[in-house]
Amino acid sequence: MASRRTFLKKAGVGALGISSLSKASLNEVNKPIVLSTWRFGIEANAAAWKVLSSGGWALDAVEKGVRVVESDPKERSVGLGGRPDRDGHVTLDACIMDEDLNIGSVACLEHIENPISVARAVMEKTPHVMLVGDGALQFALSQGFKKTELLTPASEVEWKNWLKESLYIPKANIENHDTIGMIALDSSGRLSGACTTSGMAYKMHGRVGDSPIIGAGLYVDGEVGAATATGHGEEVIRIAGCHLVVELMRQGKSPQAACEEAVERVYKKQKERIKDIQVGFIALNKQGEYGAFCVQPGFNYAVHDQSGNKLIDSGSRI
Ligand code: SD4
Repeated sequence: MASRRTFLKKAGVGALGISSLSKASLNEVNKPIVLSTWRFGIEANAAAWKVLSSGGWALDAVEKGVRVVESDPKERSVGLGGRPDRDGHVTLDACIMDEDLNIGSVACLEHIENPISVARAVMEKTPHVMLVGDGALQFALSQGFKKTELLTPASEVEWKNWLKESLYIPKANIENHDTIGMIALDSSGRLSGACTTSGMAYKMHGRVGDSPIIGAGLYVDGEVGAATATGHGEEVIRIAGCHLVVELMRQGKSPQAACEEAVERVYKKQKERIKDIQVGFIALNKQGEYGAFCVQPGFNYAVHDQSGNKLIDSGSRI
């Protein structure tokens, strides 16, 4: 049996003090629990919770959870209704990962409402981990996914307006929501994560962000914890953000401290233009402790555990 000292070290208590713990008590793992980015995480968590609260697998929970947001045409940064690239194509990025380093990912996928489920099919039904563009679409169709028009009238009007000036100026916290990243710990102690997005609005055709890149937009290590990211993908990829957060937790940092250190790396490298950059991380460890941090105010995340489903404002660097 682990000694108290070993347990405290694992839980990150040694480094940061008991007050930094979020929910878990010292004796009990806080599970099941699910976290997701932005305010639409509340609905997504509710769907994931149905799986988690009935003893289901975290992998099923995160897939079901993020599908809710992908399928909602009102959400303009994920799945159906997502903002197009500058040529008017809605191109989607998504990835999924379980507790055992199984991974699946799709990038620049068009015409499919639920890219997360295609990513899961890549993981479970191919010898590969990532499919992109036409190849990803061809695979999705072969698996019975239906071709769908993802550009909704509302997104088309906005895009045509944008074309008048055609200036690519990514904004932080667009409409206060963005990519959905979800990480969960199930009642058997298994971790999983999912991340899905239509990416930066009016990006170049073919641009891929952090969200489908395992280690950047998402990372899960079943022995340690999980992390997912939102915001300007180029900045997250540059620091291999979510892998960094998980490795920091492995070294004993709490989820909160790990997110803060990853944000600090972004901040230090991009001081000159930091006002134009948003990056946010959420993280969860094996004990069910969680944390989040972002570059600038405005990022929030949803947490559902036994005590309910709530939206929390993340702390920020500036
Ligand atoms: C991307 N991280 O494509 C994603 C989308 C996002 O603010 O979160 N945009 O870079």
